[in-house]
Amino acid sequence: MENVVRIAIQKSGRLQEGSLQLLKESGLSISNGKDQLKAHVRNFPVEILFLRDDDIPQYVEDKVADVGIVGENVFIEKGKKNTLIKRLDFAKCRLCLAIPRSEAYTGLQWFQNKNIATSYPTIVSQFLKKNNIVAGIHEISGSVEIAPGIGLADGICDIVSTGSTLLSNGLKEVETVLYSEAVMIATPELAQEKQNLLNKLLFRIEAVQKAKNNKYILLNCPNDAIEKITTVIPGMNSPTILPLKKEGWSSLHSVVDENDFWQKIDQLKSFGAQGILVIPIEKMIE
Ligand code: PRT
Ligand code: ZN
Repeated sequence: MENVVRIAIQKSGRLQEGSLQLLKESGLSISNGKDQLKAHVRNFPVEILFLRDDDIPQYVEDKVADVGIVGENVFIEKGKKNTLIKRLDFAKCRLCLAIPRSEAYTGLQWFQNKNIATSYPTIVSQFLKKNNIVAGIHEISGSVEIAPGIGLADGICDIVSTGSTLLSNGLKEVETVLYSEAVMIATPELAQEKQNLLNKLLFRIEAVQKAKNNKYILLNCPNDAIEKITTVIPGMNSPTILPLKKEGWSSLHSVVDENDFWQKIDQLKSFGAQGILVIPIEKMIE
């Protein structure tokens, strides 16, 4: 087989934009072709296949595609012989059990001998079994949230993101069955040459992910604050210090984690930092 990695992504839907964006940020120049089944990449030996998300695990297992990007919920539900090789940090959601708002929820026992509508019968039955609950599972492929209202089921198990779909259908979330995000999956045995190409791509994806979680920070500070400031923002190795024209002052450059950013800014200010600039990073390689 020729030396190209075939990546299956969703043809249209909630995963498509994030998947394409990730590949583009990793430097792949993707010829348009959203409407086609395949897109070519000019500057990397990769071919992109556009498929329905539900079909991707099967195509990957059958080696029609080498890797795929799907929701973790679909990866687990389909139970194919694929491996999860990378969490991708987008399309975050949770698979939840929900019941009519008017019901008093008494804990998982509530579901004993009830009927649950869901598009995820495998995950739900495993969850119920683990918790010693016996319930009927009614598989439906869409609009699961209307099932209790039309008398098709007592409760549902569906993907929740903001919760507004549940709310507008008179339901309340009572249990989280699974947290999910977009993941990259692969066939377990890739030919060595393909694996090498995939490793190069994964390296790029990691650089993009790290960059997203970090910011470049520049500030001015009195020289006697440099030590204290360095303990707060040590950077990738050690900060860069450049003398300012103003006697006794320096410009300090470093990186800061997006998550504890605001807390650190307060500390830096209290140490005498001024003129703080925070700039996005495009790629980050340690
Ligand atoms: O056509 P195709 O089969 O490819 O797409 P699809 O319709 O099966 O999937 P799609 O595009 O809806 O979702 C793809 C993946 O996105 C899912 O498998 C999840 O991993 C992830 N994801 C993230 C979501 C949501 N957020 C989400 N909110 N998938 C579905 N929803 C739906 C949910 O089913 C419910 O109807 O949105 C509604 C709930 O949203 P809130 O914000 O009202 O809570
Ligand atoms: Zn689908």
